[in-house]
Parts: sequence; C-alpha cells; structure tokens
Amino acid sequence: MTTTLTVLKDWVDSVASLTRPASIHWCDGSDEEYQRLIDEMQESGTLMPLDQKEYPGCYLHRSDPSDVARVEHLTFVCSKSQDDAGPNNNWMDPADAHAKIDALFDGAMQGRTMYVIPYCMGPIDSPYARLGVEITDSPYVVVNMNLMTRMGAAALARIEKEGHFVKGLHSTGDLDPDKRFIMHFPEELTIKSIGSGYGGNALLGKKCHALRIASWQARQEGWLAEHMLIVGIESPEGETHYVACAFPSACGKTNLAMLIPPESHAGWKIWTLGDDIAWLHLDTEGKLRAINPEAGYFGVVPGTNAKTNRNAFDMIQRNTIFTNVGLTADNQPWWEDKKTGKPAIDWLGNKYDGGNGPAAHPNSRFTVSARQNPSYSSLAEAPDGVPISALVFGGRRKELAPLVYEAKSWRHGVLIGAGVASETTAAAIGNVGVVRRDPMAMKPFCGYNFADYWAHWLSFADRSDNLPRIFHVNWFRQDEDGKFLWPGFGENLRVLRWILDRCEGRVDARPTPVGYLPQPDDIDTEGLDVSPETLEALLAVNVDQWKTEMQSIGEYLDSYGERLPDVLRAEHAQVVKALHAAE
Ligand code: GTP
Ligand code: SPV
Ligand code: MN
Repeated sequence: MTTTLTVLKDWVDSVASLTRPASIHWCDGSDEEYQRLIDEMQESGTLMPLDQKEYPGCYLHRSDPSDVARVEHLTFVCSKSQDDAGPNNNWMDPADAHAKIDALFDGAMQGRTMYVIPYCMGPIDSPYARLGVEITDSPYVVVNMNLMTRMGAAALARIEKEGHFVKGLHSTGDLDPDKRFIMHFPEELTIKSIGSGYGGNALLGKKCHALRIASWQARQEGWLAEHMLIVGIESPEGETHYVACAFPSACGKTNLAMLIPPESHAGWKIWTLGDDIAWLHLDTEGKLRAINPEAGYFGVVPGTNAKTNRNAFDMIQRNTIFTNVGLTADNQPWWEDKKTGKPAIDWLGNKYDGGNGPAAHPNSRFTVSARQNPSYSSLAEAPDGVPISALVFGGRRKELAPLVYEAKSWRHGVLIGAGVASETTAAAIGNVGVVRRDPMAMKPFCGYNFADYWAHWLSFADRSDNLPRIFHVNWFRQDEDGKFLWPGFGENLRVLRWILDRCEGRVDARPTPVGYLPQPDDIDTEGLDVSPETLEALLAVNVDQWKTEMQSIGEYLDSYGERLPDVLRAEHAQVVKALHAAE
C-alpha cells in the first residue's frame, strides 16, 4: 500500500530519509493487521497475554517505568509568536524546535519498522471529522490507534480526496526522559513527539491533534475542541438530553459518560457518545452540536469495579489492552479497588508484597473500542452529532466548590469555566493533589493563548441565543476525615436530573453571588446515606472562602494581561461585588 497523494508521499519519504527505518508499513486498519501486530509484540515481549479464558483478547503492556503519564513540562506549542501560545503553554520558536527535535529523530528508527497510520477523527462521513496521519515506530501505538480512532484504508481514501491532513511524527526514541519532547506547530498543522510511548504523548490523534491542534483550528473556523465527555440521559418518559462535561484528567469523565442509573432510578437510561473529547459546532438554528472525534477509550483502570462502573468493568473483560496494571497469580489483570482477586505481581513486574506502593500504577489505563461499551449510543456515529442541552465544568475540590451550581448567563459561565481549579492527578507526571487552575479542564490541552480562547468562547453569545446553559459540579467534597461527602458514580444522575430540570424550566433555584444553587429539596436524596446536614454542606456558599477564591481567580486572569477580554474582567467584578454585598 502507498498513496496517490504527492504531499503525503513526499512527507513519508522525507521522514524515512531522516529516521532511516528498516522497513515501512502502511496501516490498512484491518483485523488481520491488528492481530499480526499483537502476535509480533507478544514475541518481542512488548505485550503479555492475560488469562485468555477469562480475558479473551486481552493483553498487558508494561511501559518504561519513567514513561507512565503525560509530560506537561516537555510539551510545547511552537507558534511563530510566543504570545499566540500564551502563558498557559510552554513555547519554543518553531525553527529552534524543529532543529532540536529533528536532531533527535535523525536515525531514530534504524532497525525498526516505520508505520504510517492514516486516521480520521470523527465519524468517517461527518462534515466535522478531521484527518491526520501519524508516522510511528511503535507497534503499541498502532494497535492503540486502531482501537481509539477510525484508521486505515477508509481514512486514507478521504485524505486523498481532501488533499490535506495533520502530520504527526512519533518515535519512542530511546525513552530517555532528557530526550523527550512533545511539540506542536499549529501553523503547520504538524506534531512531533519523541522519547515516550505513553498515551497522550504518543497516540497523536488524541490530545495533540484532537485538542491542541484542533483548538487552534476551531478558533479560526468558529467551533470548539474541548476536553469533554458527551452523554445522553434518557428519562423514563423517553425524553433524551445530551450533556457535555469538562473535568480535568482523572476527574470522572469516563465514569460519568457510562454511568449506570442506580436501582432507585428504574427507567432511566444513559447513552455514551464520548468520554474525553468533544468537538462542538453551532448548527443553523444556533444549537450547539457535539461529535466525539474518538472511537475508543483510553481509561483510568484503578477504581473501576462492578459497583462504581459495571459498564466499564464488563467492557474491559475482552479485547482490551491494559497498560501498567498488576497481575493476580492466575495471570488476570489486577488493580486497586478492583474488589475481586488478589495481586501477585505489580505493574513493574515485581512480586507484590503489599509494601511498595500500589500494585497497579495509579495512571494505569485500558484501551478498548467504544463499540464494546454496553451503553454505546447509536448516535455516536451520527455525522452531525447530537444537540447539547447543558455544558458542565467540574473539578476535584475537597472544599469550596458546591456539588452543583448554575451560571447566570453564558458570559458568567465562561468566567466559571475560566476559574476552574482542581487537584492534580497521576494522569500527568508531577505532584498529585495540588490545587491548580485548570480552565475548562484545558490547561494542558489548549493549543493557544487562554485569553484568546476565552474571547472565542464569549463570541458564541454573539452568534446564537440558543446556547446551552452552563453548570459547575464537584463530586469530590470531603469531610475533615477525608471521606467523600457525596456518593458519586451512579448517584451523580441525581445531579444531572437537577441540571436537566433547570434546562427545561421545571425547577427554580436559589440565587447566590456565585450562581444559582439548587433548593435542597430539589436534589433527590431518597435512599441515600446523605443527611440533610451533609446536603446543606454540599450546597453551601461560604462567602469568605469565595472571596479568597475570587481574589485568586482575579490574579490568575490578570496574568493574561492586555489580551484578557474586558467582558471577563467585568463578569469577575460583578461576582466580587455580589460577594461583598452578601456580607
Ligand atoms: P482522563 O481519562 O484522565 O481524562 O480521566 P477521566 O476524567 O475520564 O476520569 P475517570 O472517569 O477515569 O475517573 C478517574 C478516577 O476518579 C477513577 O479512579 C474513578 O474511580 C474516580 N471517580 C470517577 N467518578 C467519581 C465520583 O463520582 N466520585 C468519586 N469519589 N470518584 C470518582
Ligand atoms: C488525560 O490525561 O486527560 C487522558 C489520558 O485522557 S492521555 O491520553 O494520556 O491524555
Ligand atoms: Mn482526558
């Protein structure tokens, strides 16, 4: 296989002459190709088969111990002007960046096969879908891209028809963290990544293309590329609403996207459209419509059990690639909070004795096709996507942020999004549990200056009076003993119900300086172990704490200087004023 498209052929030739692979393979995306690569990786030791009786088609990959998460400090946006990348991104001059990374690519694929992966982000016949080609020397990347994207012959055909595509060059290099870089050249629609084989660093269709490059394109073209799940919520009366939620990494997107209604909610159904990324476009009626550019899930394994997420638990019982989980004595995958089995071997391959930290890495992941999800929506393949009723921001906050509140307007909602903060998680290398600003859950993923990004968000109010309402949720409030105040998981449906009631004008709300809060009776706690006092705590607005928070948000916004939209400053000033008036 090769291509009739000269720009593609020339680029592949030039990469081959730089990286000097032993051979070149054009991926067709077939089942045979997938299985052949799986077999080859078992021979080379890259993959280990799991117990094929209980876990048919499942394999374990152990990554290099230094290569277990995204590397934000090594991720760069290399726009011509540093201001276009903004204070939210690491920046390098494009010429310097190319020189630096090309030197590392020089001869990097010697003795290896170079795989050319044409892929399509979004349903293959969707006008909103975008094309890319990833060149990689990692067969692990190829099989993951097979599960995560529409890749192969059909994508190549569309690329040849359209004539343009995002170029992604990846090599695992020698996995030396000092020679690891993830670089984006938005003006050239190009990504270059070397030195990591892990997730968001290496599966270039995901965060690199579908968020960093796509967000840049979306701003120019008038749409949004967001770190959001997309979920359909069907009531017992058969009314379905679609909601898109932005929570930072490892803060509950996959879980909410495939939520199982609790027993108390007979007749409710949840339909998953996407668990990580949404591309949002205004339609001719001014409605925001969402597609999921991905076709599979790269999900956090720890915490997944039959009670928290039965759908995911069942889904990863077959045809799943596990990365960095532990093993039981009978060669089944094991992770913290699995609730069944016992660990015998840890994620590093050492005997597990309980003394040296978790058996599964906290950022261990499963890769699986979305089609295996029992709650997979039939509209996940719809070319025009689904209409969105509500946008929801969220974070992992021990205190302060209430269980749920609603923005007073689109503009106020943009301020709420811009002020999102969350405790850091194991999804990126670095400290865990430190609260940091993560606007719209896009801190690591926005490919341009956040000031321009907020202006772009604000501009939607000028283009439509039919926009979704905006909310903020927090499943992670804790008491003094570190116990979660809210049961979370399936019970989050109770909060989604309030959100939909608000969208439908079925309930009123309590106005506060920070937004509209539920009247306590409007959150159904029937059958829950949540006392009225706990609910009150979950729905409280502590004026003093919020004043401090708004001060900190104000300083954060100010760090964007002149480019910060005045509207956002004005929205901020209004909340501050309301907090002072509330004394
Ligand atoms: P990325 O794939 O990194 O973008 O993460 P994500 O946002 O999809 O997070 P995910 O759903 O995988 O959840 C991450 C962790 O949070 C898992 O360990 C979950 O068990 C836990 N979690 C998810 N939802 C809830 C919840 O409602 N309450 C509590 N307490 N924990 C939750
Ligand atoms: C995240 O970190 O938000 C993820 C995993 O979804 S990764 O693919 O590594 O970005
Ligand atoms: Mn994510």
